Amino acid sequence: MAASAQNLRINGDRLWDSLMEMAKIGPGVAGGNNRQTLTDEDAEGRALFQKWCEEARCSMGLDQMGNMFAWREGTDPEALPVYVGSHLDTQPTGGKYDGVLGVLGGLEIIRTLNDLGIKTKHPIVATNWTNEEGTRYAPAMLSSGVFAGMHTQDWAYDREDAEGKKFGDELRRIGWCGEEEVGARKMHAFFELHIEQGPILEAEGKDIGVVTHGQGLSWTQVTVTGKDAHTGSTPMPMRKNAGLAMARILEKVDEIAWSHAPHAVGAVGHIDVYPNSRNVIPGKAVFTVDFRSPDLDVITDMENRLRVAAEDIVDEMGLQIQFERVGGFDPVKFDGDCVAAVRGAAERLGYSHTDIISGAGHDACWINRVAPTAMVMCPCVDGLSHNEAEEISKDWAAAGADVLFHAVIETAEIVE
Ligand code: HGY
Ligand code: MN
Ligand code: MN
Repeated sequence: MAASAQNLRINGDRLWDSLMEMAKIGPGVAGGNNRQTLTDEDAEGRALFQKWCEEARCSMGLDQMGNMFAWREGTDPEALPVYVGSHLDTQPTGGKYDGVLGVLGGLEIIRTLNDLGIKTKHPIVATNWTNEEGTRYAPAMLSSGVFAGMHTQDWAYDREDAEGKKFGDELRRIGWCGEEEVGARKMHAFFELHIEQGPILEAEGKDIGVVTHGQGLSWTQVTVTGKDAHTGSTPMPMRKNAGLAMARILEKVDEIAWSHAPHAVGAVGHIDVYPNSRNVIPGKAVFTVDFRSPDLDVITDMENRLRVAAEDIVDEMGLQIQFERVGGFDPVKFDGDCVAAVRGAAERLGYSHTDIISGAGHDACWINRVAPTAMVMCPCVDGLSHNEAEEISKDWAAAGADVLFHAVIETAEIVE
C-alpha cells in the first residue's frame, strides 16, 4: 500500500456517534437493545442505515431475504466488489455493538473514502445480513446461510417464531423484502468487524483479534413428552414429569461439554415448559441444546453422547423424546490472504494483535463458503455479550474499524 495511505484513519467520533444513534432504536430495559429481526424496531434501524448510506452517495440493493447492500462505485466496472458488514438485529437482551459495529464500521469506511476523495478499483459494499441472531427465527445466520446456498429460501420463509408468525410474512410486513435473487451477487472478498464476545483480547491487553478460524456450532431442539397432572394429588410414583427429565438432561449437557474442556462448550438457552402452570406437572418440555467446538469430531461426539444419555433418562422415567437439528455449521478456516490483510493492517497501524478463534458464529462463517473472507475483532469489557451491559471503548471501536478499513482498501486497491 502506498506510503501516503499508511496513515489513513477512519473518523472514530463519527463511528461512535452513529453507534449511539442506532442504539436509540429498539432500546432494551437496561441500557442495551431489543431490536429483534423483522420487528418494527428492526425496520426502523434499517431505514436509518439506508438514510445514512444514501447520504454517503451509495446505491442500496435489497434481496429477497432482506439483506441490504450499500454500493460505493469502483473505477473498474469489471471488478467484483469488496463487501464489508455484519448484522443490525439484536438479541432480546442484546448489547449496542454485537453486529452493529460491523455494519456501521463498513459504512464508516465509505464515509472516510468520500471525505478523502479516494477511489478504489473494486466497488465497496456495506452490508446488513438479516436475522444473524437466530433468536426469533432459528437458525442463527439464516440469511447469510441462504445467500451461501446452505438453506433454501422457501425453508427460510417458512420458519416460525414463538407466536407462529412466518419469516417470509414478517419480512413482507415490515416492507423490507427486496426483488433481488439471494446469492446472485458475486464478491471479490468479504470482511466482518465484530466484538469478540469473549474475554481473551481484554485479558491479553490486545486491541485487535485476527480471526483465523470460527468454532463450529450445533443446535438440537429436544422435545420431552410426559403427562400433565395435578402437582398436589398425583402420587410421586405415578408422575410423568417432563420438566424433571429436562433438568436431568441439562445436567448431562454440562457434563459432556466439560468432558471436552477447554475447547468445547455447551448450554441450553431456550426452554419452554408446558403448560407452565404452577400446579400442573409439566407434560411437555421443549429446549435447544447449543454445543460448540473448533473440532468437528468433538461436536459429533457431544451430540451422540447427549442423545444416548437423554434416551436413557426418558426410558427410565417412562417418557418420550424427539430430537430435531435446528441449526449448525462446521468449524471454519478463514481465507489466508484476507487474514494476512487483517494482520498486516494491524501491524502497519501499530495496534497490538493476536490470532484468535471466534467462539461465536457470524455471517462471515457462511460467506466464507462463497467468497474469500476474514474477520477483525475488538475486545469487549469483561468479555460480556448477549447481555444489555455489553460494553466496548471508543478506542477499541476505532482501532477495529481502522484495521478493517486498511484490510478493505488493500483488497479493493486504491486508485492513485
Ligand atoms: O449464536 C451465535 O454465535 C451468534 O451470536 N448468533
Ligand atoms: Mn453478532
Ligand atoms: Mn449475537
